[in-house]
Amino acid sequence: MHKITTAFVVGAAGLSLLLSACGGEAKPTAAKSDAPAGGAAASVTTLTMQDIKYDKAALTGTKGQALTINLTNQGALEHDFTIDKIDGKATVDGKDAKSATAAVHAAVKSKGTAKVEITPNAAGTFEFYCTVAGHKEAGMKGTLTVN
Ligand SMILES: [Cu+2]
Repeated sequence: MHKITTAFVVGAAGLSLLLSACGGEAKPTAAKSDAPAGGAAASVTTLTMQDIKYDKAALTGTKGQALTINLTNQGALEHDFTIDKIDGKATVDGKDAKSATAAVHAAVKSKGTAKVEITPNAAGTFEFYCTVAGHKEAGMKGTLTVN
């Protein structure tokens, strides 16, 4: 009799722990770099596109090092990742990333993905944004900082 009561209490405590763990994960996370601490190798990060924003406002790269940005579009609309001017090598899914007006342009359909790789030649800050009408104005933009 006593043993059954104890098992019930432990079970209830375990359940509440599970619930609080889920609640914690649902909280929005602050924008931060995914770059490994002290890592000298090429860095890889993710950027998620939503209607109508990116999940991060800041990305960080290093001069002369390849930065891979794995884009995922979770939105219902098409979005893109565009940098007007950046000196260096850039590809989207392995192809030249240049468009007629931008140094880097990666359009991603709803529920699609794209892999952007940028190797900047110089340090600086570069704005990235979505060129779809109204999206940048709505806040779909951020800053790539190259150190
Ligand atoms: Cu957009």
